[in-house]
Amino acid sequence: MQFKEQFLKKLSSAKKLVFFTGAGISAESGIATFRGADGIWNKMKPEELASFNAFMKNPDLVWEWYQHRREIIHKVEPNAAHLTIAELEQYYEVTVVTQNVDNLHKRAGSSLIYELHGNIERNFCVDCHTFVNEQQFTGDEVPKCEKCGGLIRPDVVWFGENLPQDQFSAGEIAAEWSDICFVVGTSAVVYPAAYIPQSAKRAGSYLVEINIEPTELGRFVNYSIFGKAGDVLPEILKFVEDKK
Ligand code: BJW
Ligand code: ZN
Repeated sequence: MQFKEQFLKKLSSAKKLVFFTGAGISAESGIATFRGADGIWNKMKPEELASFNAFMKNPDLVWEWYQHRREIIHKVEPNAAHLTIAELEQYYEVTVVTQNVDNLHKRAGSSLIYELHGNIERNFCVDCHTFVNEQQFTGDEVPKCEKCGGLIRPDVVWFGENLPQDQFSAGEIAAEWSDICFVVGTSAVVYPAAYIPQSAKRAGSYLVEINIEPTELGRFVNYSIFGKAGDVLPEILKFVEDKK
């Protein structure tokens, strides 16, 4: 794989890397993306599954959908892209800022991860906000809180809900202070998450996109690399290993 000379120079002098990731980075592990040809939102309407109103209207359906996704996530493994990002910690200060809820960056060994849209492994009560362990659930029916009888929901961010402020702020600051901000496997259409790479660029970071197709962010980045994250990132690591 041939990379642009300007990018390789940046990579040689960089100290801080940020990886802003989306569903596409987990596609090669076997987890469906949201948009695009095989995307989840082609088959199901986001407003019927990924909003608090949808959950309150039909909690069992939404719960079942999350249980189904958890089963898939538990069966799959982090792929070469997740593993490469973890490996790059040997050479750089690496921060992962992810929109994914699948925990695969953590399982791959990354140490500093900000989760903008929550984590599917966690659940809490909609009434008393007590966190509940996933292991306690069986069946597809939505569980009830042992303390107050409230409905248990996954700790993910649905449309119309605020992002966890601490994760967003820390992720944005890391991106702004990075030397290179990689935007990997995201359509970059969901806000406010999509502001983060824009803030990074404005603050002077070198913005590199890795995606299999052009995105909204394409005209804004310093360098677009077209290819699968699991192919491109190991090639970047190879260059770094040879150099250092
Ligand atoms: C590969 C690959 C391979 C494939 N290698 N690449 C400003 C402007 C417009 C709208 C808004 C705005 N501000 C807020 C909004 C509204 C809304 C929004 O953004 N809507 C737009 C979609 C129109 N945002 C919100 O509601 C957010 N909250 C908010 O703003 O709060 C303030 C508020 C409060 C009260 C009232 C109103 C506002 C919350 C957004 C929450 C998003 N939640 C989801 C679900 C999470 C839980 C779950 O998983 O079930 O998050 S939606 C879904 O989209 C998920 C993702 O994290 C997110 C982003 O998707 P992502 O990761 O980019 O995936 P895809 O599928 O879109 O793209 C995959 C990419 O990978 C593609 O480009 C492929 O080509 C590529 N790819 N294989 C490399 N192998
Ligand atoms: Zn409760």
